[in-house]
Amino acid sequence: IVLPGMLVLGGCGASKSGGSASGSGKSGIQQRTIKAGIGLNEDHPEGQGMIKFKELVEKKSGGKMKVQNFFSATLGDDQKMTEALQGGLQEVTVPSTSPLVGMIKEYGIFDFPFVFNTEEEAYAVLDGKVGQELLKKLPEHNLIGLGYWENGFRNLTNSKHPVKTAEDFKGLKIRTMQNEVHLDAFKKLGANPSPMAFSEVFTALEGKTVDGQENPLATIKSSKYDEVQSYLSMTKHVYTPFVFLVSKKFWDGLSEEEQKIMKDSAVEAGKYQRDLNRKENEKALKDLEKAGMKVNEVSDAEKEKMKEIIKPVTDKYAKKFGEDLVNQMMDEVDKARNQ
Ligand code: KDG
Repeated sequence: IVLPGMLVLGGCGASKSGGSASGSGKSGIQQRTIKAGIGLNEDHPEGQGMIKFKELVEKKSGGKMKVQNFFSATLGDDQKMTEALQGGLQEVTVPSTSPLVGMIKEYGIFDFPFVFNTEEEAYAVLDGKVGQELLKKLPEHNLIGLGYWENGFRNLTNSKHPVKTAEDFKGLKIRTMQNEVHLDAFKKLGANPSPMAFSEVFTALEGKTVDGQENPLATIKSSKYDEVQSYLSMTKHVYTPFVFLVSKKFWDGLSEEEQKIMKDSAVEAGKYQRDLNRKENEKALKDLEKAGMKVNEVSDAEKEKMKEIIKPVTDKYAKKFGEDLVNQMMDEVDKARNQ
């Protein structure tokens, strides 16, 4: 178990070029192999997005640039793969933003519970000024960010009882991502959170080291948590983005043409991935019910109560991450909501 306080990713050499999507000065397309890894399985919309990315890169480069995909954390968890990118040992990974908060604290604003009501509100922030400004913080950590894909709204599963009210969190041992906001928010609700890499979650649930976990429906289904969890509570408590990362060492060696192929493919595959993810979340709910999970809704009034309980946590972290940035995010959400 790695505690959030320890989450400092290495390899933070300052960069001169800033790693923008243009200006490498080189031209042409070389034979290249791009090693890409994710934590989720191939059948998950993120896995399908990676397959689309591979198709696009290979097509746009006339077969010269090859993508080798590795799924199911075979290259390691989000944090390990991010470090491999920084060291130039791997070219691409698409982690949740949450485990990156030890490196770029501002990413923590996306971990505030109950900010977004719909995916469209999240897209407005991620594809707008706030999300794009945060991508600019990556090059100084030897990373290039080509945009945001979708992990999605997270819901709670556990093996003990349905969670319908804020009270129901009390005493539940819940695996959280390695992220201080998640950890403190679940503590505040009276749960007993345990931060853990994604690749360890199934075994922890099966062995009852923890009672529950929280993830989007597509992940609950793809990772077969229904085999080890009885209750699914539709808390929809937080929206997690994925960020498409490229090793800056690799990026800086690419020609402008090659950089464009990478960027266009990541964006196009991202649109496909987001659409697929929303569809799969709907389908997954039915499949999980069919598989025997007991599903319960959580009322808006109860979600408001949870939000109130967590408020001291979000207030504390808003100060840490920057109140201006949080206000900017909330303004963009309001705009998208009232459109
Ligand atoms: O491929 C992404 C996964 O490694 C991870 O980010 C999934 O949301 C996730 C979690 O709970 O760790």
